[in-house]
Amino acid sequence: MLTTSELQDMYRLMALITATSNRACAEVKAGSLQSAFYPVRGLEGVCAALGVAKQPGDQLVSTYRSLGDALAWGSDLRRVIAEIYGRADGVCGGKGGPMHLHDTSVGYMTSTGIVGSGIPIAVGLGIAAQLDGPNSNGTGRAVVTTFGDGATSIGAFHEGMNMAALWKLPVLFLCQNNQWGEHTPIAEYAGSTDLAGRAASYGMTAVKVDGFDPVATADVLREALERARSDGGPTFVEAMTYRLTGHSGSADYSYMPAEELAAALERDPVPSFRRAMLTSGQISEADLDSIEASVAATVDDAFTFAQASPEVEGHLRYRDVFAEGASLAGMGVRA
Ligand SMILES: Cc1ncc(C[n+]2csc(CCOP(=O)(O)OP(=O)(O)O)c2C)c(N)n1
Repeated sequence: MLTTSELQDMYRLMALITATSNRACAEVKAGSLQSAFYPVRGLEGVCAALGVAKQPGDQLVSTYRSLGDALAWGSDLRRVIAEIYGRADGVCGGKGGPMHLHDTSVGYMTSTGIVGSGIPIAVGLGIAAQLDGPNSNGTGRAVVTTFGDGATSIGAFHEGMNMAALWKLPVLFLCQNNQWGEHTPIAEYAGSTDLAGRAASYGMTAVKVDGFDPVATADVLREALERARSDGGPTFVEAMTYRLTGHSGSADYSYMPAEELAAALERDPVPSFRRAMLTSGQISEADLDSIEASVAATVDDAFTFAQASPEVEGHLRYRDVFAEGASLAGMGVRA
């Protein structure tokens, strides 16, 4: 059962993700953000659920569509946006960009642009967590890896799932099923669209949940993470959503069936959650309005900060890229 304060935090996070994703797409379209930004519209409820379910010490491996995951995991918005701009104040010093965000200060271990490749990395982190065992409070740490539906047709997914199930690793495999892999709907690239069914066949708990319902998703994620932390093994969660935009920040989406998209927009996570909160009386209209106003100001501030952040200069571009002590001149690089 979520408290009122947790529900408010979830609403704030969802509104922040929507507003930031929309602003980044607008900047890409205007040409002022020259970056491969992947919108996260449709995933807000899943990310907010992750935000309330995680605990300090848990670790995350995400993908190129990572804005919502990064904010759910506690990364600073200003520094995330600076990273998307490739600027010096970014969480990775401007060298990760939008597709390779990470922020180890909060346990956000890495993201990758290669579909499915985060899965074996999370399995490795799961082995490390299992070897480390419980902390002084008697709880282990959980590892979460997020990925799209398309990743479940990649070889690394199957290898990772098998190993995690066999060794009962503390990993939550969170499939953000937005029903599209770039321009191809799931039914046209997968022999079985029952992704939770595929996962169950490896011998792990597999759950399908309505990812447009943040409260139901939070319940499922909390249970999965508790299972992981208490040495109960991995869980696969298939959060059913829909991609409410084109594939990337500037992409056309005319190939998406208009009626299908319109039906999904009826369930757009932020307005739907707002309606649900008002109907149940759990958050007042004044509180929801004040959250939205503060979100708009926070997003403006973060983009202003990022745009004013310096470019990554000269030799700093190579720091953390080559091993310390390697000779840049020897590699033909001018510092
Ligand atoms: C191994 C690999 N193959 C192909 C691509 C090109 N590619 C980039 S995004 C994408 C779609 C992946 O769809 P999904 O996993 O469902 O994630 P979504 O983009 O929908 O979040 C593809 C095929 C890639 N990055 N990596």
